[in-house]
Amino acid sequence: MIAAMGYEHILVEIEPPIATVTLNRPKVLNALSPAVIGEVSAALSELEADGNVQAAVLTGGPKVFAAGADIQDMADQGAVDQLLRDQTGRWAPLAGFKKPLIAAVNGYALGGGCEVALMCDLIVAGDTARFGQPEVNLGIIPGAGGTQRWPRTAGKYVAMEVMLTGAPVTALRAYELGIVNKVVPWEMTIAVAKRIARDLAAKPPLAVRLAKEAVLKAFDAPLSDGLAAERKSFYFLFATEDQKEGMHAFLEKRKGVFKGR
Ligand code: DAK
Repeated sequence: MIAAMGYEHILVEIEPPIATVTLNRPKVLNALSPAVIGEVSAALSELEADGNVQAAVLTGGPKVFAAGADIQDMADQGAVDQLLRDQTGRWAPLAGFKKPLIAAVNGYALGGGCEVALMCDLIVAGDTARFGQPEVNLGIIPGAGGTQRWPRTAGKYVAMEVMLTGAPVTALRAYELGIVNKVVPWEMTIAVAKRIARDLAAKPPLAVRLAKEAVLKAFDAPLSDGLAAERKSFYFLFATEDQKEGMHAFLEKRKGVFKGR
């Protein structure tokens, strides 16, 4: 069954056990206005709480992912306006989403659009995808994590090139740099991302959640703290019904049925 929640700038489809959130401002290449950010965050908060959804896809549709924050909206803003708006805080439901979140990227993923893709757990890119941080050309720098997530993933020199030149990289180069998981013909991007989401949704949800949490820990904790966190989650999973089911299903040569308990 497909259910849709009513939003103005995004579309939300729920096809249990997955959901798809589609940015939907085609006239301005899905520019991320505060209203769009608010709707994406609200939708993800709802999906986080929805027990019928175990994984989600975030996309901009067949042509463009997002050409960045809305320049029309920002052009005459002051520093205090930006500070009070707390745009970074408003992305928290996305960066902190506990279920797997897969970006399905066709066309431009620029500026804030690229940063949103980099906040996802996996990225499926269509062959038309272009990833970049052109903020420097507007007299600003990335403000939603670009300067930090690019070097942690693609290294210092690529990050410098992307930030300082503002020139985007192709889907293929992004794949070679390790910032996307798969490059597929653009017509297939969303379908492939959904297929991956369904695969992940069939796995033991608590193990998936704690695996995601442990990997993200590697981005901001020293190795010893990361290893300690991993160990705790590893032990904890032995208290779950899904661990018993997963291991016994393996021994009994059958497919496990997981409840997220
Ligand atoms: N904002 C507003 N409108 C945009 C837009 C954007 N980012 N990108 C495109 N549009 C609009 C265009 O103005 C045009 O509108 P009309 O003229 O038709 O009314 C329409 O979309 C189609 O665009 P083009 O005619 O330019 O289409 P092209 O195919 O020729 O070019 C393009 C596509 C993507 C190369 C080009 O549109 C472009 O360069 N767009 C701007 C890309 C960009 O500079 N992006 C970075 C924006 S700055 C923050 C955190 C993060 C951020 C800000 C704050 N805080 C935590 C506070 C993020 C900042 C950014 O992303």
